[in-house]
Amino acid sequence: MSNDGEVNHRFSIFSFFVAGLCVAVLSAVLPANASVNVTQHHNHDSRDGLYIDSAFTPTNSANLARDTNFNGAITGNVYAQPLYIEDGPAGPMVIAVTESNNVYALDAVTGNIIWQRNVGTPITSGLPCGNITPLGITGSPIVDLPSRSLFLDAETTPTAGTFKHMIYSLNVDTGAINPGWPVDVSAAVSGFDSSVQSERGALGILGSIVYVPYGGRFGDCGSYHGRVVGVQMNNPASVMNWATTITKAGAWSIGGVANDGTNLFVTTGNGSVTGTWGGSEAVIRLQPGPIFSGNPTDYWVPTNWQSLDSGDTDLGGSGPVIVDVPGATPPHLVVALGKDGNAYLINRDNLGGISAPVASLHVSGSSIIQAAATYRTNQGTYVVFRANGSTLSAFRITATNPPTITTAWTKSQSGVGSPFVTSTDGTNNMIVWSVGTGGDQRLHGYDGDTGAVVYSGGGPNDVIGGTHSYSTTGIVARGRIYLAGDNRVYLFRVPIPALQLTLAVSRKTHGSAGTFDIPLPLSGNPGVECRTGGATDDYTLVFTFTNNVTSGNASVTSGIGSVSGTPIFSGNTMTVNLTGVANAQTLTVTLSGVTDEFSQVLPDTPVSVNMLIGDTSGNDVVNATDVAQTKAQVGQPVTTSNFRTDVNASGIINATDVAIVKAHSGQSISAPHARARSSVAIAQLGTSLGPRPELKLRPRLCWGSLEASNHT
Ligand SMILES: [Ca+2]
Ligand SMILES: [Ca+2]
Repeated sequence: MSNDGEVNHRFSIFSFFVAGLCVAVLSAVLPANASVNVTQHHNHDSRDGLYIDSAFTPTNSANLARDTNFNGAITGNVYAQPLYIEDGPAGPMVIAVTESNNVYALDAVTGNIIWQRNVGTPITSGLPCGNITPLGITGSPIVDLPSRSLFLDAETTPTAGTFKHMIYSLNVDTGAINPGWPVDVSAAVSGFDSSVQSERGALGILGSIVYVPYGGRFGDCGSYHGRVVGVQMNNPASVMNWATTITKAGAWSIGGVANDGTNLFVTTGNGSVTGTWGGSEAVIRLQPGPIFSGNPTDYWVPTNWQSLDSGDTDLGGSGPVIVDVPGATPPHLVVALGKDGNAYLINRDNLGGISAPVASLHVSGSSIIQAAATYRTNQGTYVVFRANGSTLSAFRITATNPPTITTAWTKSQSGVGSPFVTSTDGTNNMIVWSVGTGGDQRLHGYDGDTGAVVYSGGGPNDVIGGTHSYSTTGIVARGRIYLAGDNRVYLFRVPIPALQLTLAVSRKTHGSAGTFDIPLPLSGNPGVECRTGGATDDYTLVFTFTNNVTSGNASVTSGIGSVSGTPIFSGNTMTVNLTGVANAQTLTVTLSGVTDEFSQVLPDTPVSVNMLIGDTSGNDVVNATDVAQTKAQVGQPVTTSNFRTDVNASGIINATDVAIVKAHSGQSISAPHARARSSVAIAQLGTSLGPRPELKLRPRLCWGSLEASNHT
């Protein structure tokens, strides 16, 4: 376990059925209003690296561009994957950590710093070996959303020559250190030597415990072990440790600790060579704790493990990837990728001990070190991996008995980071992304089935700085890709339509006749709501936008009435319920902070409605014409062309409606609330019963076909 330079790699498991979390993620498209969060490395416990985002169509993806307005400036070199947390106190946040031991929450839209915290002096000298300087936070952190906690491991040097691994829990919303933290690992774990243990792999969470994987440093110095340390998230004094029985055999892959919802999985690298297997070159399954049973069902080791050990040919340069392949026997797999260039399929229901794998194939002429990704299309189940610094490669796992590995596509690229994948729905428009780390420093996108180029790196503004070979990988949220390089977080966006309000209506259900909407023009004279509001004068306004909307507020800013309850968001609509709405007035409701699925915010937008019960013609006056219109529809079915005459929204047009109109006859919209009206017209409003020629020029949106022939 050791090489940091370029020879290790990791395997991913994709779980559809065994792991409940994965089932949910892969089988359903997220509702538009669901929160999007990237809480951990490669997005899921399975480490699949899959992001479902409807904005990433092939056309949109081809037009990806860096958002140069995004600030993103941070201090320190970055090896860890950023995270994305949506419901922060100031909106969506990107979390980034650096080797300078700086932790940041950035505004996900502007890239400005929301909070930052330094968690100790990074190490710059004195270690027996290693290749990262300064050395601080390397492994990808993880967020526990229920407790709003961010967990990370920081290497610190409180005094010269003293080295520590400190596991922190921070309030993800504020950056405050949670009570009882950090955990000083060398104090909590017997035999743990912080000078020779590295923490390069991503943290994991299963149940109530956060898990931190450890290996050695570049150069394999000292008596480190492959370890997983588990800390109770709500009781940091409770620490458990699993370690390989032999020294070395580090758990160092950047994907770190995967889980299938029940158990943890890690891979290990080369151990100190002995005649008895002691944890090296293995896929290890751990029970929560972590606890290792020692049973062959809970580990898999290639039969040539001693040769791999002596050659520093780690199995564990790539972490385990949890993959389920429906129709295959066995269907529940762990995929491992070795520095020997082999891909291995392991039966997750019985790992098998030191034995032949379910299947294997030599898939790279180079040492594989990275974090793979996995996805399923209508063409099959894929694993895509960084084969080396200039090759991205994908293979398929066949749905057969037993499953086999077949090569799918291979692309040459100038620099290759660990891949990640987008899909518009979990199955279609699968696009594999990889950064040209150490090469062209550009983001590249490929068709998941064919490898055809979807995005070839963009223009002059689209270069990424400070990448780190296999460590650099991106995340996806809300039509955006975030990448973290040294001293900067980068944002790329697909073309996103601006958030605009396109339609406002006043909606009522007319008994069994159905729901009918009165349009409320967004400019010019307000639409007229002519229907009654029931015992408490209730109305409902529905607003439609260009994009799906997720949050926002509404309030009455003019007129008498109030918003009841909180707005309801569904797809691209926002529904606002009103109560206590007075008649014969202009009511203005102002929308504020309405936010779409891409985190775009609508400027404050007022929408007005003229409330005038009985004004079936919609000309701001109730008079004989309205009475006549209503009488003419008595007994007729309620339709889109006459629903205004069902003024009590009963679903029936009858004498009751006529009586209501008559009772309101003579009322009009009063002057102070009427908009865009001449003084002459205002003077006429209170008493006008006859034709008002100047009003004929105004568009009448409510009455439909009757309007033209029966205008007041
Ligand atoms: Ca009228
Ligand atoms: Ca009626």
